[in-house]
Amino acid sequence: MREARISADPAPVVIDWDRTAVIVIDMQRDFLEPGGFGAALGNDVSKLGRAVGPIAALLKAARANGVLVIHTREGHRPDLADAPPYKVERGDPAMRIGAPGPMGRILVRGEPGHDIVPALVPAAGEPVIDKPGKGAFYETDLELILRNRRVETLVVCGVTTEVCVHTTVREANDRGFRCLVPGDGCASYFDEFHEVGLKMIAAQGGIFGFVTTTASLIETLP
Ligand code: C5J
Repeated sequence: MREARISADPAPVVIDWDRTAVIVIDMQRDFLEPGGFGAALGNDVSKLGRAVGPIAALLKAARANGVLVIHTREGHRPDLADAPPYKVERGDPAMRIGAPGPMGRILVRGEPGHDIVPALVPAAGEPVIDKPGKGAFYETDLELILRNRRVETLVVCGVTTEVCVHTTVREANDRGFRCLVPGDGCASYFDEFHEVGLKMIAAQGGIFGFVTTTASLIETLP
């Protein structure tokens, strides 16, 4: 038992680091680098880079303290059998999921764009969850892994704040996990969505969880 009191909005929260996992959502080249899925949708991908440094610092502290770290990647099978047609059919056909791009086929598993960015590559033994949807629990074995490790608290960071981070936090909250979201460890292509996304988590007494900072988490990890 390694209890820590974390400063957070709407209230400080006491967690047990031995029952906590850090989940890094979709820090993939496809979302953060030019030529990937995010760029294909017309986004300014440079906005997501701001989360890399804070996440790297959090992972360093978590790994040094033996805290479970889990990574997720959004993407599809090469035959796109797991990609809903309505998801694939969105946008310019030349830049859709499965189309060839400078980092390989867009949002397809095994392609360079599907990889996690070099600064945040998973360490040996850290689970990597490949997910077909926005939420990390949907059609994955994430919940099984967490229950087997008796995890009760999730620190959820990554991209994008209002899409895959939010969806995962909502899924986790409904499954009974306490969620902490370090705002500086998340990023969005839209500044206002990032801000409002964090507010939505902490509103109404913490309806989905607690919003904190990577520094507030790290200071409790020796
Ligand atoms: C999106 C994600 N935005 N990882 N995916 O499509 O947030």
